[in-house]
Amino acid sequence: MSIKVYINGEYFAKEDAKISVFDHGLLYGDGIFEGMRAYSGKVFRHQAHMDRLWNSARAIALEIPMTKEEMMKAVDDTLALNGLTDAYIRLVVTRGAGNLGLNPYNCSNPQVIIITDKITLYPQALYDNGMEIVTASTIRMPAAALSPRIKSLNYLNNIMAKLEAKTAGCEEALLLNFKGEIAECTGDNIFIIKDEVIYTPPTDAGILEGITRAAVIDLAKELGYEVREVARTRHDLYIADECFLTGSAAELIPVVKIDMRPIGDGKVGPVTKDLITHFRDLIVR
Ligand code: PXG
Repeated sequence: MSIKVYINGEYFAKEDAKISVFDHGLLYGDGIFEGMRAYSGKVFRHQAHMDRLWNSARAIALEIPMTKEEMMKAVDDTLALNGLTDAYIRLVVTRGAGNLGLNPYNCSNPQVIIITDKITLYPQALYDNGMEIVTASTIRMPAAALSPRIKSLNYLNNIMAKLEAKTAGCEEALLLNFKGEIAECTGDNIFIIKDEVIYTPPTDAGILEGITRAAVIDLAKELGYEVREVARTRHDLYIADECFLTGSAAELIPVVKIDMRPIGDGKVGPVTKDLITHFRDLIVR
């Protein structure tokens, strides 16, 4: 049976789930999205994703034509209709169809799209042995140009870096901000461990405020680790003991090499292992 996709309160078979070519989501990347996960039938940090989506909408002056509660119910209904309990969920809200000009005020009817599907994680070997990343020459979009806090349909900045990752034979690339500080990866936040202290770039380094990042910060603090949200540079990464990435899709994944250099001893470290174990308890599959 084909997956059913929600568009504005109606369900369409995957093949028939379509929106207008005049939608400014397509013409200008004018829209926002969320990537969420469901575990055992429950959406992980559902409310936090709604809050971030609504903040993204507010930031681009887009009115989502429903309440957060209605959206959460629509997500739950779409999962149920597709018989999915462990799933990946993509929420998209576009500006809607307009004419061939930038003016968002000429657009009507924002499209609310909910796509649910089975999850495809990175290969298990990367979780067991860690992944290798490279620093991209593409810098993270400065907040004064377009805030990375907005999860917008404009992902070309990230895609330019992803191209660099793939060209280098890696799955992820690290983006620095215009000050040369570590920002984040193309679809994941980054954590660095040195002398048992856990570091992660602060919001004002120009990052998406990841929901997994927030969950891992809370978890690490509960476990008694010291967590510092402070600016880091590549120097800190080169001399780090451990490194890992967080994201809704990747969950928590170790990084053992950056720019062809081993991080610490080049193996998945004890703090990362500890956090991965406890993160599993948190999500309860
Ligand atoms: N930084 C960026 C730039 C992201 O896009 C994260 C960090 C991690 O945030 P969360 O809230 O997921 O912990 C993201 C998340 C996809 C996809 O299919 C992308 C993300 C998440 C899930 C799926 O491209 N990006």
